[in-house]
Amino acid sequence: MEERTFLSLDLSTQQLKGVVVSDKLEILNKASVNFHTDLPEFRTHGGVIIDKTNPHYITAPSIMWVKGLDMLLDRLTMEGVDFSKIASVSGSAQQHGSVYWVRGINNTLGNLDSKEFLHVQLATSFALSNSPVWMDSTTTEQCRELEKAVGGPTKLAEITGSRAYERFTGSQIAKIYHNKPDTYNRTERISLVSSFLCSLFLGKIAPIDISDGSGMNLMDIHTKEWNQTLLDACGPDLAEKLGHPVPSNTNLGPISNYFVERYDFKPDCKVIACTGDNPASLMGMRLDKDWIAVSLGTSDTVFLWLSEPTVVLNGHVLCNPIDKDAYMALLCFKNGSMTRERIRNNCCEGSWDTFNHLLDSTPRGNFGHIGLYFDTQEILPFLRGDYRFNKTGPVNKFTSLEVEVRAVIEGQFIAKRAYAEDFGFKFDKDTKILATGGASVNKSILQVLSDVFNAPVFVQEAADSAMLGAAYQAKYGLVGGSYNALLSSLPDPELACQPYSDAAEVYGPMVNRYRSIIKELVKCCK
Ligand code: ADP
Ligand code: XUL
Repeated sequence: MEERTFLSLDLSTQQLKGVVVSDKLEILNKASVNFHTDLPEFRTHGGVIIDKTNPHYITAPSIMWVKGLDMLLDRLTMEGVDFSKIASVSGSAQQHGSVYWVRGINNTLGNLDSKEFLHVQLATSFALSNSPVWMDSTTTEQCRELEKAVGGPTKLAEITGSRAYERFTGSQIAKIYHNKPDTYNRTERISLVSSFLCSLFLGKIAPIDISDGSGMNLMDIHTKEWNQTLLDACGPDLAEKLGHPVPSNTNLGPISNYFVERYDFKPDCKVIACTGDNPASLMGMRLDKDWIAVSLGTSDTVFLWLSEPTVVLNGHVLCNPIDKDAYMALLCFKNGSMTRERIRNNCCEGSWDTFNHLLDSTPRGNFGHIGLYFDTQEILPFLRGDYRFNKTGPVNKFTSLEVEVRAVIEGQFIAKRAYAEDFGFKFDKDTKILATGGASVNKSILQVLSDVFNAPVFVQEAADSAMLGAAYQAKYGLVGGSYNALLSSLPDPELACQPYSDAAEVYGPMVNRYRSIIKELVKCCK
């Protein structure tokens, strides 16, 4: 039998990446399109547009993502991909963002001309040209309304897995309905970024999967159905606009004819539901109970497998993309790589080598300095701006570049540990950390992670866990069976760093100090 392959795409904040894997799930081809540098005509910074008058208002042009897909498929072609061998396609995408399709969209998607680019044909298909993305935080008012509709934040967290968050899709949709009722009325369907990507491949609007769907503050994570009270609190006829949610590994049927004719996909190549990047990362990382995953990308996230849902006010419980009866815990920190890059640019002229040299040359604990850096409105804690402290209290500036470099990394990881403990994560001698995302290639950064958590850090051969997770989903959605058995031939994660023996002594007290600092700052900023 001819060897079959699988394609997956990851539509993240800064780029669109694609990978083709073999039947044994080995990487065969890869390509990527960077929105900022490859598509400069959309004038994004890091893939997003920050409004000039309101820095909390953050969007991305929906058509830029479509043009990115045209470009990526051409790049994969140049990489020598034989699309006729691909048995199924799936994908992952930044969570929470929403895409507003005009009426008649299924007709357009189902009748695309294979001689033309997608972006030319879909140029007028969006009722709202710029999609609100996960970095946006303009919907505080709508969040309070959503919580009120069901009896408060704890009740909302009980139903949907999270209290109301600005970036979650429900409050974003409510804002569009209230501020732009014409746009809302012109919208036939609303997709998440993941189901938008899936719709392009499917040639009709694809359903939202339950894992990404649980990042909307609209779905009951117990029944996996929309909660009507919450839908009504956001806008009229929302159930029809969203469609019915489906399990993440659902086989949605054959690929659209457009791809068969233009790229030579087989007509029976299947499209498997796409999901959010954090659920997809969980699939790519094969976690079991002693493991905590830390993803260091545009956003930093911490997540793990949960058998039962818990109710938390800081953090999220999402439906599990592998086992529809299980859950996953997620903590998201908005100021990840972009903030590390800012400090690298200010202190090290843009060089990671210099950054690492300075990081390695400072002691664990940074002589009692603590730095907190929030370029955009942070989620955990809800703060914006830079805050620096020496042993005795707040300071405007640190005395050296190396202190600043260590402060940004220690501050970010101490926050992760503090919020993970609040979520109920139990750290003990068996705890292991699996690191992924762009910054997980950096050993000096991983050493600080290992010390702050006092646990060994492991990495996988390929750091793109979301994209790989979606590639595994492409096969899993097609063949079914046991997920672990499907992945059994893949190599185990490699040990990257071990904590130093004084790590617990240094960072235990620092985590406590961090908690007191945050308590004061949040009080002052209210
Ligand atoms: P996304 O979340 O958008 O998918 P990635 O996980 O691909 O992003 O991570 C991209 C980020 O990785 C870049 O913004 C960059 O700062 C970071 N990165 C890449 N190489 C390094 C490195 N050597 N050290 C630290 N960070 C790095
Ligand atoms: C998760 C979150 C981010 C995005 C980034 O809640 O907002 O991790 O998924 O891609």
